Amino acid sequence: MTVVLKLGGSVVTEKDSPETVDDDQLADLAAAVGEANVSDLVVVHGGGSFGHPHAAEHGVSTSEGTTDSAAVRDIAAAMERLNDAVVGALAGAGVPAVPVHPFSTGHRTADGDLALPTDHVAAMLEEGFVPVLHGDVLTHTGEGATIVSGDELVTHVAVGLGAKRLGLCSTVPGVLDEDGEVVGEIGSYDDVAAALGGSDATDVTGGMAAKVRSLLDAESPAFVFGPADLRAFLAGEDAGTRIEG
Ligand code: IP8
Repeated sequence: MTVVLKLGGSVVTEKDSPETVDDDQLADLAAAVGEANVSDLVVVHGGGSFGHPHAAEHGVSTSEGTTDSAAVRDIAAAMERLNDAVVGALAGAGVPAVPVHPFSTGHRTADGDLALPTDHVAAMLEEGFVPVLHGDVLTHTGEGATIVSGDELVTHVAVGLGAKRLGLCSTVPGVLDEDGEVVGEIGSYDDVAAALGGSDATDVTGGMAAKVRSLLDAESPAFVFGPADLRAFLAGEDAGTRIEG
């Protein structure tokens, strides 16, 4: 059974210190992955204090592109450094992790769609590897290069591989309602629109609204949970908020 797991950037890095890995937390999460019994696992991680500051410095976002090759190198190199750390921690926990850098693997079309093949990821799984992708800078037809978030990659890879479960390990224990309580289950955006913002407010409500929208597009159940629930998720249990469109 293929499972796609995202480790949030703010979970694996110290968000307020430039290019700083949260070594203890990363080691704990890697240990949980190492102890789990998942036959086909794909890991994706976010940018945290590596990708985001460089992207902001160069004025690059998911919609604002750059044609400055130095900016592209800068963002891509920062994400490779974080990917090295994540792959290294997983390897240290006995996980057969291998790096996959989206910038070198695909691009975004003029329509905004991801043209990022997943057959090589499937081949890696066949050979017993655990591919580790990450949010990245990506060539974008007509725009130079823009950012692809790890969340978008999770859904894209999960759909491409026909994954059975998706998990987003985040700093919060799930999607929170207006009272700060974890929402048990989300079947449509309307279920949480009041807490996360209306349909026109994606940009101002921060990351969770975009995550929920993206996960509702996945073709299999997805879970948003905190680090304490990673073991439960990997054991096949429900964890945090269950999202299924
Ligand atoms: O943290 C962003 O990935 P995210 C990646 O999953 C970069 O949104 C390069 C900022």
